[in-house]
Amino acid sequence: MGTALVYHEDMTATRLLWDDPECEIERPERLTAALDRLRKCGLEQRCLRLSAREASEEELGLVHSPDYVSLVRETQVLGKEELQALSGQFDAIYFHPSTFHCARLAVGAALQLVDAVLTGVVQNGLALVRPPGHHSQRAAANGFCVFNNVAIAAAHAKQKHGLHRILIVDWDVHHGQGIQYLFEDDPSVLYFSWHRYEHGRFWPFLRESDADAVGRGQGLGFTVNLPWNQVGMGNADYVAAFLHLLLPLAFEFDPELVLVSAGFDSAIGDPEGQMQATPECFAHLTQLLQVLAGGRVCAVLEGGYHLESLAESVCMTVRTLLGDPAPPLSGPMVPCQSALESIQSACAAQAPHWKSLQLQDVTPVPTSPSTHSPEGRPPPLLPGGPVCKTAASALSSLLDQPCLYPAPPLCPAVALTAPDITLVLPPDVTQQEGSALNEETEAWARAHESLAQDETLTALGKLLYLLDGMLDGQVSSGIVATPPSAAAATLDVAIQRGLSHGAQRLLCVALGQLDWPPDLAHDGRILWLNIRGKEAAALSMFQVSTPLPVVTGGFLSCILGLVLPLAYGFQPDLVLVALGPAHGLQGPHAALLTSMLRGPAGGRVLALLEEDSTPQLAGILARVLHGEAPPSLGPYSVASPEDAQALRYLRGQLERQWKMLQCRPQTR
Ligand code: X5A
Ligand code: ZN
Repeated sequence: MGTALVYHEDMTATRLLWDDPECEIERPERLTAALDRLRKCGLEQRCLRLSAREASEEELGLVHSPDYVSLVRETQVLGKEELQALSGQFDAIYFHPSTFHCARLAVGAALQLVDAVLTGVVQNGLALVRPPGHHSQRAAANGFCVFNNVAIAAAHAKQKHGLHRILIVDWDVHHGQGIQYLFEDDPSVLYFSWHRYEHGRFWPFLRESDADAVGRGQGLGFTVNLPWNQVGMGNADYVAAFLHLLLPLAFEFDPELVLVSAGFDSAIGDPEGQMQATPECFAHLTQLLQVLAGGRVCAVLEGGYHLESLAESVCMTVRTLLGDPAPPLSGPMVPCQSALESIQSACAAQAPHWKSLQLQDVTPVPTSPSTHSPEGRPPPLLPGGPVCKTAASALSSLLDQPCLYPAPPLCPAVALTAPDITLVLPPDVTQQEGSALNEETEAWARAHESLAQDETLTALGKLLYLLDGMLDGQVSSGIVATPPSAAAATLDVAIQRGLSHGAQRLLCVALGQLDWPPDLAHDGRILWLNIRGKEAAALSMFQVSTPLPVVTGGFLSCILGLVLPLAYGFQPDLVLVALGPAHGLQGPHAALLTSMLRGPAGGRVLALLEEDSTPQLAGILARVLHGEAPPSLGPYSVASPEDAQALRYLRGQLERQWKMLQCRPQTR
């Protein structure tokens, strides 16, 4: 199933007709820049193109008052002076004679996208629209927004498709207060927004944008605000917010659909946001959301005013929706103190409403005054100051990298040793026939007694061949099945071969009875994480073992709270996921783990299975490595006290070295 791209050229018509420094950044080139870049990168051609339709007035009425709709309708016949006078009645708004038409197309595009996804025409998609929507309210235009595209899409998904749980992720740098107001007492819509806040000193200057606004009545806990109190938030801050706050809630909520208020003013270079996250970060955010709701993700453009940064971030989002692996993140993966304070206070505000957050130690920390300068992060700067300059130079070096055209996506390979297993594989996943040369295979086998038999030699030859293909960039990822008796030795060879064939950093996630291979050097090039048994232990920062959680909630907090923070902090160029003897993992759990480990590894994940695993397991892993959504884990169950304790213990042991584990500021 594919990716839809919904657009209509008419949406470039609306523009500012008079002088207004606040509004001039919302201009037609935003759409053309994004679309041009999608074409140049060969991405538009890979999508199902849908031409946007106008929303009906009845559809607008799902969230807006009839009087407000009439007021906007009547702007079509106004002259410039009247338009300007009317615009002045709202905050940060301009009307144009084409506004009504454009704004109805923007809503219509969002609705078409939701319809295409919910009727199974596509898996996911992006609506490229103007004007944006998330500030718009029942009877008011606000912040360049006329009709609330995403809110109407959510109301429509409930009304026309009968959905009961919709997650809205608003990664625009401004608070989508319009969406918050429309659903604040509605438990069927979980609204998450992070936004530049600066203790209330940033537009729209609302008290209700702070972390303690959590919804009302039946909707308590279904509004989640993460206010950023400093500019300069980067990749590590955004990923930490997803791992420690949004995703635990989202898995517990178990949405049927994910809508993204996809504003890219939260990206580097944007004059409004003054943040530092690079375009690749949006590939990671997208990928992290694709494990929810069976992969049904509808992104709708909101803000984004730096044309280059906007265009590149849009490409990253679409590429990821298409299933390509996310490129590695640049920069040190260390969240800043101010980000941790924000995440911590949002967690504390939400903890009464969510079991998944009660595992964390959520004692509130006092918020520091805004003059406080955090460690490792410059204090807030005025526009044009050093933050802007670094942003600009980082951005230009990034844009020097040639855009692959047309980007041929690499596909996984599956190497099976037992040829009688028939697998149902996606069409472009290859079943690998090749094998390494006999001399080479035998040379590796001589190091291990357990590799001497014929069938283990066959498996080893296939493994070596596949691994070379991954490291040389011929295949993205792969699966190898090995005889159970040879699991440990095969893994050992895979590690040695990976390191000698170009991997700088190798993450090994070993499930079941597999031990740290005896001859391995402790040189920081390998991070070993063993999930099995009962014991939690960190022998060093590179050698960690944790119990296999028994229930879904424990498994999720192990992935989100331990495995992924370590993986994102280590930034491996190769991940080995080994399902060893007695691994005890169910298919959906193995699929989720494997799928999420693609993120930190640029997609290079090699899964090692035992030959007697079911063909279903190999099939499901092949599909997630190919970019498909993992199956749902079923209802959320809270982690056992032992699992929660193990996680807290390991976090305590490791969070000083692995900063992505932190979800609260360090006390000094
Ligand atoms: C959609 C969006 C921003 C309005 C800023 C007004 N609106 N200063 O990004
Ligand atoms: Zn914005």
